[in-house]
This record gives sequence, C-alpha cells and structure tokens, in this order.
Amino acid sequence: MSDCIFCQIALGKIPSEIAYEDDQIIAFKDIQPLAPVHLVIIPKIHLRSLNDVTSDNKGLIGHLFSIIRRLAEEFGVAESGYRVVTNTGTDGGQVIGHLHFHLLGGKALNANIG
Ligand code: D5M
Repeated sequence: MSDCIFCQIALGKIPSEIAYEDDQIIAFKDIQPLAPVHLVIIPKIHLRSLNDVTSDNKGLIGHLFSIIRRLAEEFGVAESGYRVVTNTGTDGGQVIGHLHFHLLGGKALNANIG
C-alpha cells in the first residue's frame, strides 16, 4: 500500500535501521524505543493487523516468530527475557495500520500490560 509507512520501509523507500530481512519479513529498530532493545518485525505483505491473519498466513507467522526468537538471541536478550507485543486496533494502541510485532528487552519491563 503506497500510503503505508511500513510498506514503504519494506520496499526500501523509507530508510530504517534494518536488523533482519528476507523475502517475507523485515525487522528494524523502532524510532521511538521504549527499551534498550526495541525492534519492529513485520510481514512484507500488507496485513492491517492481527485481525487480518487467517490460517492462510500460518507459514508466514510461524516463520516470523522463529525470526523473532533468533533476533532475541542476536540482540542478547534471550536469556534475560523479553516481551513480544502486537497492538491491535484503537483500544489496543495500534498507531501504524500494518501488522507488526514489537520485540522489547534489555531492561526489566513493567509487569503491567494493561
Ligand atoms: O507502534 C508503531 C511503532 O512504529 C512505534 O513504536 C513507532 C514505530 N515507528 C513509526 N515509524 C517508524 C519508522 N519510520 N521507523 C521505525 N519505527 C517507526 P504501534 O504498535 O502501531 O503503536
């Protein structure tokens, strides 16, 4: 989608600090980090949120989570612990309307998630 900022990042039209990329997904550093490690992991195809995910996407989502696990190791938070979040819709605090997962770590995160 041409007006989607994360599609633009996936296409390389908007610069980002890329941590991982393949033909299906891309991971980059969040520009407003909430923790020492804060990556955003997205599928390259435009899914608006978790609400768009169906069993047709199970391979993609499984692959995406295997890369999140790998990134947690590469960024040194696998042992200490980390959080994976996907905000969905208005009440979920979603700002960018392209499915994405936050990988947060590198400090003791607040246990309150609501
Ligand atoms: O979070 C959307 C997240 O996307 C928020 O943490 C900032 C991040 N963001 C927005 N624009 C960029 C660019 N250009 N590069 C990197 N990170 C970006 P949400 O879950 O929608 O609230």
